[in-house]
Amino acid sequence: MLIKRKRGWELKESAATPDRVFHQRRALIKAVAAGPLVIAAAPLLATAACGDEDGEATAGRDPSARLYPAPRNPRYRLDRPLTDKALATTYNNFYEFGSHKQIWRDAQALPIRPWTVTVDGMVEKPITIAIDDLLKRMPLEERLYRLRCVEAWSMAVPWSGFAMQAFVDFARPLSAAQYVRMETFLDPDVAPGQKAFWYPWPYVEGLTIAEATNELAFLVTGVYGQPLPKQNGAPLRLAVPWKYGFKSIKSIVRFTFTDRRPVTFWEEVQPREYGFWANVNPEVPHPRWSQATERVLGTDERVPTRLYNGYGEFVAHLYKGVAGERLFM
Ligand SMILES: Nc1nc2c(c(=O)[nH]1)N[C@H]1C(S)=C(S)[C@@H](COP(=O)(O)O)O[C@H]1N2
Ligand SMILES: [Mo]
Repeated sequence: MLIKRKRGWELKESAATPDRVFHQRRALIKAVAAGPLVIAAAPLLATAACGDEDGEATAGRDPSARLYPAPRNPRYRLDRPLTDKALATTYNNFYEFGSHKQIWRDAQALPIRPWTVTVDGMVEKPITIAIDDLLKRMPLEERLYRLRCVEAWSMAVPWSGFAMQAFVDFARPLSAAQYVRMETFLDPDVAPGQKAFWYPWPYVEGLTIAEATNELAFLVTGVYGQPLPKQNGAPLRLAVPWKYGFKSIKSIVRFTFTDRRPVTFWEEVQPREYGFWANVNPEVPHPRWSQATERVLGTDERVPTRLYNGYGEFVAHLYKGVAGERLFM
């Protein structure tokens, strides 16, 4: 077919309803100072305002709050309106806090400061860095992405964060590294779901280096122009919108570069149902859910699901060499 078609995420630009408040606040921040000064000053100001002995961020006192809203990157567009913030922050999968969707209150028990991120394995120099120090080094931006859960519901979310490519540059993996393995915190005292012994805690996910450095791979630290709520995976989670939602690991504490393909949490639980690649494909049903259509949260609509969740032009080339593998589960 020779007709030039618009790519899915370019359709109906106006369908994505940016919150006018974002723009006003962003304009204000720009007026006060161009980026770096604000960013450099933020941790100091936040420390002064935060009286917690243990430095734990509580609602409204997140030390990174002044970094948001981040400027929106207009390259990533939606074909549908954004999901309501109230819905996206109260309908969650986070098995550490329970195997149902209403975990948002229980997730408030997770301490997100201090929080460190460890980079190890096949890297030039292993490092452990505090999340706020990492935030100072990374170029924050906002991106509108769709999220497609393997349970066949979907959302459209304004994430803030940084390209995973920037993080990989920071981590300096050895050229022999082929994968990055990511791990969620482990603390059954704050996350009662981790007392369920039949799950292989901590939650683990993985990407190839080519996937992790694809422009779409995004490390998320905020949403709706604010720091990320705990239930959505604060202070650091992944967004890989061409893959099923379970790849988007939450509350990450460790990135290990390796030449061995990581066995992921859900693959370990049930390899017949979940694999490493988990690319969205409407024609490959999950044993329990057809993937042909999806329920758009906050609407009565079911819409057709698209190959690679509509992001094929960014990522399809990644899978040319591995066509024999189970790429879609
Ligand atoms: N650590 C961890 N990360 C996780 C999960 C989880 O249970 N634990 N659930 C995954 C699944 S199945 C989905 S659909 C998304 C949901 O993200 P959201 O709650 O922000 O919409 O998180 C993913 N990341
Ligand atoms: Mo999911």
